[in-house]
Amino acid sequence: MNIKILNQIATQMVTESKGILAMDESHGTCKKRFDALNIEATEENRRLYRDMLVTAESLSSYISGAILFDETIKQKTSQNLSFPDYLKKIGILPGIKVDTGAKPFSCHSNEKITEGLDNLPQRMEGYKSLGAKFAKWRAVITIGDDIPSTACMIANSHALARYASICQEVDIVPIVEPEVLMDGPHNIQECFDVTNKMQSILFEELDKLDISLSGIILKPNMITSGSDCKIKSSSEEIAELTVRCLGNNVPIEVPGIAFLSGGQSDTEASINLNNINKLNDNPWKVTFSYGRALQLEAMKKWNGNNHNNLDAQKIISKRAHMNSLASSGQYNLSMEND
Ligand code: 5MM
Repeated sequence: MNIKILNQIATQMVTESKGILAMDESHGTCKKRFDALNIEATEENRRLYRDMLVTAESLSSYISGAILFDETIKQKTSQNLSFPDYLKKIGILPGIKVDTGAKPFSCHSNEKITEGLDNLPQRMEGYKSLGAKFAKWRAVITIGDDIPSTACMIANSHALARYASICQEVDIVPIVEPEVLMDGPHNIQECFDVTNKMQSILFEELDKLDISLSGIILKPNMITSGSDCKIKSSSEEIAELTVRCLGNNVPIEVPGIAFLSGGQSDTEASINLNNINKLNDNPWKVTFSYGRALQLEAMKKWNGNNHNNLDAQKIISKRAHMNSLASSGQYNLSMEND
């Protein structure tokens, strides 16, 4: 493990107001998104769609890294370069999702544990030889009747720490993603309480396994009310509680925090990130690692037809630009009309 290399990569992932493009949908998630638009979920369509994303004009002005799926890291772009080689050529760091998904958690109804530790050291070496500079592992925490259990939070945090250790051993920066889902009728205070506890347990587990905090990126949810909650929180309240939660838990050694969007609309995700950055006076950089909030409108425009590439690319470039502005507190809604 080389702490200097890890810190250099992690710092590069969050500097210059750039963020991370999460394009690591598993086959199931990608099929769900394609099905909604009547796009056939074939290997070639997934390649064409992701090729359209990464070849969007000016992407590297706003995006520092792209998280790939196992299939994509082995595919070639339209320029006949592998996805990692193409990304490297345009100045974007290639990353890889290495978890194998959230599965039912034994003896705990309605809760999940993320799997993928089996053979991970060997898989990680393979991804490294394909060009990966960082990795991602997502834990899923659900708020509901009597859940999440402390056991679920401990088990997922321990798995995140084991994954982070395996990454750091070979100088791959782990993105550590403890996602408290937005699904459900819970209010913003419940989201705060659960996220605060999860982040607290997570940093305890990372510490127990001697993870070098200067060589990780945290990918958390923002503190919001649940998607079925009747009381909708203001962006200012979301920002205030999110910064408070991070301030309670994230050590100053962590170079950066890159949020997931979690089901927020594209503009909500930009406004909230902007307000968080206006409030944040902690040393870590605060940016985005969005999937849906960067991609969904571009996917709709693409619609499975490469004749739509340029129009779809304008949308992904614009979202990347807007979120880059938000990651330095310079965004406002009126820019959407420019
Ligand atoms: C892009 O979606 C990622 C992969 O999800 P699955 O393993 O379920 O297919 C997902 O982990 C994503 O990186 C994060 O949830 C952030 O995406 P959103 O859409 O929440 O910004």
